[in-house]
Amino acid sequence: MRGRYPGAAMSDPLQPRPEHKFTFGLWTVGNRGADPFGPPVRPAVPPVRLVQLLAEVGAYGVNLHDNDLVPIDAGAAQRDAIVREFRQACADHGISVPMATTNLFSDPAFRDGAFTAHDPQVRAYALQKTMRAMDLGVELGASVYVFWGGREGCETDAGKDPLDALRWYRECLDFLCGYAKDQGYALRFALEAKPNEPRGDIYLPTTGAVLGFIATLAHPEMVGVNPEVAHEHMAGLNMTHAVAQAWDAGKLFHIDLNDQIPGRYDQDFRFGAANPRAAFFLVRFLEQVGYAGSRHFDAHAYRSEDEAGVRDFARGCMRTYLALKDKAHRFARDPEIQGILAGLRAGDPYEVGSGYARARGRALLQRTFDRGALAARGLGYERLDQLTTELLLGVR
Ligand code: GCO
Ligand code: MN
Ligand code: MN
Repeated sequence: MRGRYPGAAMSDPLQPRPEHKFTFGLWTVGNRGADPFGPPVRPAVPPVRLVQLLAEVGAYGVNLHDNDLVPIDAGAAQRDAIVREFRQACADHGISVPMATTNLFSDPAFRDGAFTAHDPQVRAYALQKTMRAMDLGVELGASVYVFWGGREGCETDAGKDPLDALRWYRECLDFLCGYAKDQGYALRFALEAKPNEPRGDIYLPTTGAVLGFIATLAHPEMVGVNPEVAHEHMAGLNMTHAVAQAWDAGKLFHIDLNDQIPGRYDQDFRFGAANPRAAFFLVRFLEQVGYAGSRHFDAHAYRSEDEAGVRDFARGCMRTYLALKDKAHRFARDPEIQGILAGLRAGDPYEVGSGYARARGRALLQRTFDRGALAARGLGYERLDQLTTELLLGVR
């Protein structure tokens, strides 16, 4: 292991601790660097060694797809042996498994989707695979179950009616909520939106779309969202706004942190690598509202990296989060910044938020507004934004 970060001792304020709830997927630190243009560049690392690696870099937990751990064609005895060994490794290294999910995208059987495949047998197989993967997740201690519909989409709308797709998706999720309840599993489902890749268009492309869909399910109280920075940025959207809407709805069950330049391929960069300002506003939001779930890094090291680079990548994700959290505290304590913010709210204390009452409505209709004065007021956002930039650049 290279000691690249001087002072990475207990006194280091950027040293991750369990209470930070930093998690990585087996598929993230285990990513071998394959892309559509070239094969893997890093050797396959067994899951138990990845658990050890995560413990060494200071992560709290590891998340997994069923087939990150158990091969798709494993028999019962092989499955049990693998799970036993993995559980032991997690216990030995103090690593928890807070989230689990199903691989419903790699196997060619899912070429037309899983829950939205035309073939009802594929949909039934996807359900069976997910039930077994839920059993696995619960056995490992997971309390959040993620659904990322990677193949739930299309290249052409000539092939599938999107209303059918949504109905089939709903039927499957309702079925699986029923299974979780019947088994007495205390699982919460977190649906993860993505606009495209691997499909030309993926159904439920944004967190907002997912939130609307959840309200149509049989057990909406069990189901929330897992927004991902890269996915919102791919759609050209503001991740913090998506997360705020999810939080406002009581649906922020999980979060995937990484980074992405809009308009590019699915990059899965280290958290904060592309747009540290956006990452700052996101961290500030999560810390301000007291989000208590996992901070899951769904990203991977550049293809240029070896195993030491993978550790640098993992440490980098956590260090950037903690650095931005510190900046968020500074932002909250900065008198000039807070003065500008306080000034924005000053003025006539007329309370729109007190709601409608006939008398209040009448009084408002009578009221005279000085439109010119309202329009003349500068907001000071330039100064505020520059102060934020200087804070982030470390010159403030
Ligand atoms: C992606 C997704 C996945 C999911 C993962 C867990 O773009 O490939 O982000 O990494 O998050 O399958 O559900
Ligand atoms: Mn992604
Ligand atoms: Mn993800």
